[in-house]
Amino acid sequence: MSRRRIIAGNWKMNKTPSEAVALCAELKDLVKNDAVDVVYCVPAIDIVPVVEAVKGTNVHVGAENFYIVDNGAFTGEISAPMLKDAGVEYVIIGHSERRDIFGENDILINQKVKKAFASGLTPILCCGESLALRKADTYKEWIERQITWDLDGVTADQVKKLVIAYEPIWAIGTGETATADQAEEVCGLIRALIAKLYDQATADEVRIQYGGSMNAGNAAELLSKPNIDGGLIGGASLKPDFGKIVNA
Ligand code: 3PY
Repeated sequence: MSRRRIIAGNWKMNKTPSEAVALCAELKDLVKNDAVDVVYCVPAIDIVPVVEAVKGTNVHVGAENFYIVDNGAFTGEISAPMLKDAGVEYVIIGHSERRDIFGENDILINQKVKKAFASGLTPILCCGESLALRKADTYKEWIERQITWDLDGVTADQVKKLVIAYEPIWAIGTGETATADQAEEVCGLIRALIAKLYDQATADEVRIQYGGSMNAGNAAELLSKPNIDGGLIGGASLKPDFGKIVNA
């Protein structure tokens, strides 16, 4: 089974609209690669200018968040139909920063996954353990529980289109990266869980990324692992280095 690689940048809360357009111009030639899906997941205010700036290139646009209701009295939120209409194709769901800082739990994350699919958006569903869970050696059970809850009621056909990002929290924004073997162990475990929850054909199609300080120096080794189909890239997605990761 050959899965198409997907390298997505998670810009987090960085880049004003004009800086975002300048970054798209800077990266345009560096991220050219027809064999890879390249995605920029950008702050809500950057979506419209970034969609415009990447027109005619190989870059797809993603959002970093949305709410599960189409419209109404939800001050400060943005809906899936708004994202779709603006030209967004992917959306990050359940990033550890949303879980930890904004208190999102697996019930909401599960609703978001279902709503994203129902709205024609592809979720990039994040999971990952804290340093305490890694040290206590309970990280495998934790990740299995997150994925099982987050995919409750999601169909096999949807999971075949899903992207899962394994992001150990201890490797996010710390400069620490999981070793390629540590990342492969968990990505393999996630694929085996999908086979158990659904079937082998679904597990063979779901794309699993590693995220957590992936950079130009470690991307090639991480991406050489059989269960790692791409990366969700933080800080390095804001630099020319992103092109090196796309082409690693
Ligand atoms: C990181 O690499 O810092 C990320 O959180 C990617 O999502």
